[in-house]
Amino acid sequence: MYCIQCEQTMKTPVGNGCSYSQGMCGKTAETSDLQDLLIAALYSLSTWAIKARELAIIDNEIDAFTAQAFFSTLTNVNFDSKRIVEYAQQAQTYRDQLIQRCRAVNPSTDSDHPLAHLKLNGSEIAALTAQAEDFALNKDINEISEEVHGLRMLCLYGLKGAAAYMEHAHVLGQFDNQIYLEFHQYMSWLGTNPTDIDTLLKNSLGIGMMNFGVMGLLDKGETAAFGNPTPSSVNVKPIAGKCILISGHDLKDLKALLEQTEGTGINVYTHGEMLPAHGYPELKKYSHLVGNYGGGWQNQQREFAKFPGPVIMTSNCIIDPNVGNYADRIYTRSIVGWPGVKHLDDRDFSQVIEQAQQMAGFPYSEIEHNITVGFGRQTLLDASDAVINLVAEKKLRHVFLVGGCDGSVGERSYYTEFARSVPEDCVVLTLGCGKYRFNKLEFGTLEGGLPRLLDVGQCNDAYSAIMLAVNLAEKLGCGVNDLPLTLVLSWFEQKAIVILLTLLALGVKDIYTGPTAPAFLNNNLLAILNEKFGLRGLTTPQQDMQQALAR
Ligand code: FS2
Ligand code: SF4
Repeated sequence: MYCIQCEQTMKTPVGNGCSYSQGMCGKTAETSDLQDLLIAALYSLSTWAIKARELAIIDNEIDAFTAQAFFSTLTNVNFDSKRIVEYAQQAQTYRDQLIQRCRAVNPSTDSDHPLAHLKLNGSEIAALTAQAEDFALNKDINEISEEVHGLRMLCLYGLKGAAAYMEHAHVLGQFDNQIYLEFHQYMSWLGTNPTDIDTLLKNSLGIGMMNFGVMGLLDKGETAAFGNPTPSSVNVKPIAGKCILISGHDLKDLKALLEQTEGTGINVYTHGEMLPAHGYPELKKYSHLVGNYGGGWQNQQREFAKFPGPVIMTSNCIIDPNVGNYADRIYTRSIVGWPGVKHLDDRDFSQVIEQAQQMAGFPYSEIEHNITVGFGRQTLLDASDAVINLVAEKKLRHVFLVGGCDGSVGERSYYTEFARSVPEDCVVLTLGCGKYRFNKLEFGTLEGGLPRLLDVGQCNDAYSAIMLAVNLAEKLGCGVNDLPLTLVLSWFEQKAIVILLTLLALGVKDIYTGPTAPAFLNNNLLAILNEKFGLRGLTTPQQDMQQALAR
């Protein structure tokens, strides 16, 4: 096993990366190795998806599958070896179909890509894990420089993040053939184990730029389906009654759950990245969407254990449900998987509803505590003139975007402290699950009534924040880097990696990232990123705040 894709990866004096029998997240060596094999099978599939396009064969079912299956390899998504094998087999089946369809048009069609004819070693897990050794991500680590290895990982993890957003967009009926082509090209290229540093750097930014398009598609899909988010108050305390908790990023699953629970007396609560749902008109119209429960994903074993109803995980981040003893009342959807946990193949939530009816629910209501969400793209753009006026009148000094992932390391208290120390005449934009570090604190309003904490949405809603920055820069006739704006990002998994690549590709400079640097980027690579983009690590909240305000 070798996996180095997330912030909690093992860091040892003899080499970084989870490489024993189990990763820090609980992923077994078997599942991890099978994921390496799945990735190789997807590289093979992408290679033929490109070939097929040369012959005018475009199959969007295969395109969507490639992104979806890739998503299953992200951190805290799928821990079920059997499901990973099924994805790999399906990849091979689709690949073989594409070969046949290409050869039906031109019998001599072939590819010299090293993985073009990868054949899975049967269907037994033992044989496949043995085969997976050939595709370990550190296979040639002693033959290449640390920089090449690090940049390969940067591209791989960026592509994974983009694939996850492609899948989220596809669920909402959004895709783009040009983006699919680019995605397959990056996949196929990465499958050749590239070694040229300039190309690796260039393509990592290319992946970031591609992802900007993907986030735009996702924004379009969400707003077309559920309307433009508007500022909305959300109770974060339980109320008496039977209940279901839904987590992850898939708003379409939530909509189906709300439809199916309407009139049943069951209250629905959002968890984690589902919180922004309360801002969407087509979701908040359901009165039994009563509130948000819990904090960041890393607290779920404690919080789900106490939740008196079933839980649905629609995407990342799931962790071992056996620890909190609730494996019999958690359900996975789509790409999510945990061995022994019930998986729902479609949006029929009847068994979840039945279980909620049988459970006690919350015995009494706690005193309400309301927070505000829903500062999505349109609301932000509508406020841009007001923001410009506030700056001109010296009532708004600086905007801080403090967002990204949450996680469990102690250093993450940095983000709480940073948000707390933002001066009274400054505003905090936030997004992603990292906001749980401070979103229940009281920030008040600026003179004129603009809230000082603006929750933009899920991690992918970084798109809305980017659009606001671009809009403000256009109106002020300056560049994004000239705005009184500082980005303080927190990363944990691969969606955050691709958002960072997107920001760098768009030319955003001087971003602060933490809590620690990715273990796959060595000091030389960090120095390159610092020199080219001003990318910097965290020091102390006070020092970074001072530096940001002095810009
Ligand atoms: Fe948080 Fe986990 Fe949004 Fe990440 S709930 S770290 O996957 O995607 O953010
Ligand atoms: Fe380790 Fe993170 Fe990979 Fe899990 S996802 S095995 S914690 S690097």
